[in-house]
Amino acid sequence: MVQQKIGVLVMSYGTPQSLDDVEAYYTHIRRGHAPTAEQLKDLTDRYEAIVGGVFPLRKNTDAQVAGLQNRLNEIAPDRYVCYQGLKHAAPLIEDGVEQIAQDGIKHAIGIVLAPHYSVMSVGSYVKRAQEKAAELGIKMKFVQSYHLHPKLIEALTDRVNNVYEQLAPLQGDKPVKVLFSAHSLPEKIRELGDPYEHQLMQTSEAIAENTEIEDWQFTWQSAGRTHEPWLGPDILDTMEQVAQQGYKAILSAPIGFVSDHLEVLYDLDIEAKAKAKQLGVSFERIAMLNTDPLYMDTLAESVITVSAQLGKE
Ligand code: FEC
Repeated sequence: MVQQKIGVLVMSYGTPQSLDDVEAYYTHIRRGHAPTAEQLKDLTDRYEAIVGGVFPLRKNTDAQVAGLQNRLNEIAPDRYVCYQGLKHAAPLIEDGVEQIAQDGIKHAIGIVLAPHYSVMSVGSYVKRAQEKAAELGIKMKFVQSYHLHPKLIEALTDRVNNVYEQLAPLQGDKPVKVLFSAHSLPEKIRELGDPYEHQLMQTSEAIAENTEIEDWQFTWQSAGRTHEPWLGPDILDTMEQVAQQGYKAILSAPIGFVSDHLEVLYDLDIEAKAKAKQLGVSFERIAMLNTDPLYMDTLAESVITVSAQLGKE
């Protein structure tokens, strides 16, 4: 009997198509409320600082989806077909599910290109995909998180070790502080018993244990520009404290992200780096995962594990 194909909806944040598209993108993030002229200028300026014709997140998401498809083809030939679904840009999550239906596929797995679960991040991707799948009669299961997958931890451990080995000898007896970071969220997630913070701490602890680095701290970054309180401390404040404590070097490990994109290329490489210069400390960041084979394996194995549940109900 021919096995039925399984759709894999690979979901990611999405980025504008071009600088002209920034306003529409920002309006989507703000749930239909257009940004003020000042907010729009602020975001456009940040994109202009990192974009050399191509928006990096678009290129990286395309490459990650292709990389996952290749890995799945190697492990289970002709079984899985990957589709892209973005949160804030085309093709939207709903477009991806629609495409699965148009191709006559009845069963699908959803996975987000973000390892940690929050009801405000992965949870919101899953909700949208689930609603569309129900409407179109597709049976879908989801990978909720993969923040402790051994291959993800191995890839991040290697990256932290590589930068630490370059940085530490240059510092002599001056200490190096490792700062793990992730996108902040509104503080109200704490009232919801959200697992996001705990999962990020678990990833940080696993890497610290593997690298045997004791001098580390977790901190937040890229908080939204809204009036409600966001989880802190922010990395820029943490850097000030670290410098006051006499550290001469910071190793930045943004473990909540998997690609080169605005929150890394601007918030860390431009903004945090400028802060480090002002504070007189060196600042080096680990390379992002992008299409690291260990990350592609993490995604493929997580998809296959969840797809075993498809026939069970
Ligand atoms: O490179 C790019 O073009 C996109 C980079 C990008 C990534 C990303 C990931 C996450 N976000 C998360 C939460 C929020 C919440 C709000 C929010 C707002 C923005 C804005 C931009 C933006 N985010 Fe984002 N995020 C990226 C970019 N994000 C631009 C709007 C301007 C600004 O505040 O800077 C607030 C929304 C609201 O006002 O309601 C909340 C989380 C992640 C990591 C998980 C994931 O990838 O989904 C959580 C990449």
